[in-house]
Amino acid sequence: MMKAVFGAMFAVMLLHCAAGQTVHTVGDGVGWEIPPNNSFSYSNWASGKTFMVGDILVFNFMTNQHDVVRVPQASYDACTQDNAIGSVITAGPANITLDSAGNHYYICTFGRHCEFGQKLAVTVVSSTPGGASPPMSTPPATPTVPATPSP
Ligand SMILES: *[C@@H]1O[C@H](CO)[C@@H](O)[C@H](O)[C@H]1NC(C)=O
Ligand SMILES: *[C@@H]1O[C@H](CO)[C@@H](O)[C@H](O)[C@H]1NC(C)=O
Ligand SMILES: [Cu+2]
Repeated sequence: MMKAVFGAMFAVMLLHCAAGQTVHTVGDGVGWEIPPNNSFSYSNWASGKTFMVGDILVFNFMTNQHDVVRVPQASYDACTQDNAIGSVITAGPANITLDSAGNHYYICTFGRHCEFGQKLAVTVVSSTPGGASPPMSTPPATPTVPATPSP
């Protein structure tokens, strides 16, 4: 019985690893907006979840009502887009791939949305916890040669 359970769990873990990435819908059903009440917060949403390098954050919002930009911690704390990391994504829904380990901070730049709680902090862990994780290497750029069979 236990053996079967562990076998199943192992299979699921293998599948999970093979799939490589988890899609996290930010705020779940609420999406990416000003928190509707005091019981909801993006820190609550993020707590207990594991974010790994390669996972995807889906920010569900209507274009022209919200946007999303990654910022450093100081800007997250102050709700400014100073020193933004990358450009503001104005079109929703937006998918952001977590490309590095560490703390990632996102805010909405509309009005006072961030001050009202539309801000997200996630801690991203390397996909090989514990082990010495080499930075994800990109394969060397190979010239695109048409695949013609050699004579
Ligand atoms: C707060 O908003 C969330 C998301 O819309 C909802 O699920 C929850 O029931 C609300 N809680 C209260 C106390 O209104
Ligand atoms: C964003 O991710 C979701 C979930 O994987 C997918 O359904 C959707 O097509 C993606 N959108 C874009 C623009 O890549
Ligand atoms: Cu907003």
